[in-house]
Amino acid sequence: MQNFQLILLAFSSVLWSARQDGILAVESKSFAEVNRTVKFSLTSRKNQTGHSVTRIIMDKSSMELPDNWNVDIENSFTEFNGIKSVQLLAVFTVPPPVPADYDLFPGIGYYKFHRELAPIFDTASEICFKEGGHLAIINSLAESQVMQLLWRLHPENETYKHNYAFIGIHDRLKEGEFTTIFGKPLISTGFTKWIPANPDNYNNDQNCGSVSRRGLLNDVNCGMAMPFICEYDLSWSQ
Ligand SMILES: [Ca+2]
Ligand SMILES: [Ca+2]
Repeated sequence: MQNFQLILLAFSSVLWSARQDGILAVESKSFAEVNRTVKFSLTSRKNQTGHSVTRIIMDKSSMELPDNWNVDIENSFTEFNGIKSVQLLAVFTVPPPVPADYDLFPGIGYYKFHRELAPIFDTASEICFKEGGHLAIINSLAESQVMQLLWRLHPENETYKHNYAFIGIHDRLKEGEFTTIFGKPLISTGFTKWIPANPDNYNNDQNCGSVSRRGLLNDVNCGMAMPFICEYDLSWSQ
């Protein structure tokens, strides 16, 4: 979900540089997006074997982050006019909180069935992102069964467009090659069961994915108003 994190999750980067002989400068763009700040102290010295050792202390208490935050730090060294510098780039990734109105299916995920029709696929996708989730992606038979269960809770509509709900797959980049909204091939999801004779690209104009009442995939027109199902990844809450 790497690409996805950049789009969906709150993230920020802190960039600072220091000369090897001590703290020189801290340049930070810290959590501007979520209006938080984080404190760092940084010291650098040479050890007995001549290695440069940089010690970074982050004051996490000032961040009020959940336990599932993640930080990746990359470092590089440069030397210019005899002055050695170390550059550190820290990227914090913090999942959005679980949306309050998503239902938990233990071991599978959190979901919300939007019974109101999204006018187009992109609107459905945007609504899920705004909620902190994404259009559902089916990764197993068990998850397909969750889709069926969600449908059973909404039995009142039986017209064609009420028998399919947008989910997060499409073949808009190359006809017939379905990928998830995060750019991964459909095959990598682990679930590729379509309704009979599909995907059929009906009318040469079906490039978005949906799930049927029976939990199977169907390609549908991206511009058709349909219900949709959002998901919040279980892994984000762990
Ligand atoms: Ca198609
Ligand atoms: Ca179809």
